[in-house]
Amino acid sequence: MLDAYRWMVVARVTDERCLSLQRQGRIGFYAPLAGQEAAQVGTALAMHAEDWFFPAYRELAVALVRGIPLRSIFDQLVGNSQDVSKGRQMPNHFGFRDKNIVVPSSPIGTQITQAVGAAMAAQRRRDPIATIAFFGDGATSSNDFHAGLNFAGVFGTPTIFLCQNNQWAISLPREKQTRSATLAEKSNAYGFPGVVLDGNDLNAVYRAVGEARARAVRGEGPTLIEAQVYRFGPHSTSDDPHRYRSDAEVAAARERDPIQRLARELAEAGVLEASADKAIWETARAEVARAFEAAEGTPTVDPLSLFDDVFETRTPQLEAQRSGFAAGAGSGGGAP
Ligand SMILES: Cc1ncc(C[n+]2csc(CCOP(=O)(O)OP(=O)(O)O)c2C)c(N)n1
Ligand SMILES: [Mg+2]
Repeated sequence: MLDAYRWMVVARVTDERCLSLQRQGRIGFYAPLAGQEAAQVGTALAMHAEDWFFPAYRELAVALVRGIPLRSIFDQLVGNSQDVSKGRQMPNHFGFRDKNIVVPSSPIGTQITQAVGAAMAAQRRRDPIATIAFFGDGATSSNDFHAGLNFAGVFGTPTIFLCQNNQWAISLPREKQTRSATLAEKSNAYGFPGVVLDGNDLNAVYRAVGEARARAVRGEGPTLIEAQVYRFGPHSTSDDPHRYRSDAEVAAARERDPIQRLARELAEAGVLEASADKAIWETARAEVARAFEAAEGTPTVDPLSLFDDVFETRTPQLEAQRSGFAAGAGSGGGAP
């Protein structure tokens, strides 16, 4: 639980830093996860290394727990020459092949059908693994949610559908998203279990995901889990939440902060002294600062690399575009 707490703190510190870096123009875009740390860390800890992850675009803490160094996250946010996606993917849309983390697809819900397809492949290969799709309350209204859950139910795929219901889909509140009483109950229509839980409760998340994973690997099929949380920050750095929700609502949700809750539980259990807690936050701030500094100090991607990786041998048209681009970029103009 102390390890989980440390991850949650690192995620929170990274989140706060990224929001301010974007405002300073040092990164282009960021989607914060503050308020969703217990749901993400509890889930990631309950999964196994060989499982496949299909995130949305807010799963920073999941990536950290899977072993992605902070440095790699920042390399992607900056889009430098160390970025595994070579600066070609939207910031914050990171994927890591060696950790079975698939690159997010921005169209809402599309990762859900991908996770089901990968689970069907695992079934046929008799791989004893599970796949997990992360998505929000808004994504439960997408086509892919229904297609994905139906396939999963029919074929009994080893898939976990982890819905982080953070109460908002940008400016659309949960009450206007669906007439269903809960999002989890939508699994009834597809013939498999749905679970609603308090996503601020690390242990509840860890247990539910662990059980869902065990069921999946035993061949008992999928589970839909609705982790009820709250998005403390803006939807993304492009959003102004003051236009659609009150400060009082946010303040009330912050009373249930998952990090404060776990800190209290650990203190009551006698395993987190105030001084140790302070050290955890300070260490996290230092690690985050160091990692970002290293990423920012790394040379940018060579713009000409844009023309690589599509054809083994560049077509004459592509070659001409590349030369034109190189000439334009050299004279300081003409870049698209
Ligand atoms: C198909 C599609 N429609 C609309 C959008 C624009 N969009 C981006 S995020 C988002 C809200 C998603 O809300 P939710 O599923 O609750 O996830 P959250 O952002 O709250 O984590 C929308 C509508 C999109 N990316 N794709
Ligand atoms: Mg949402």
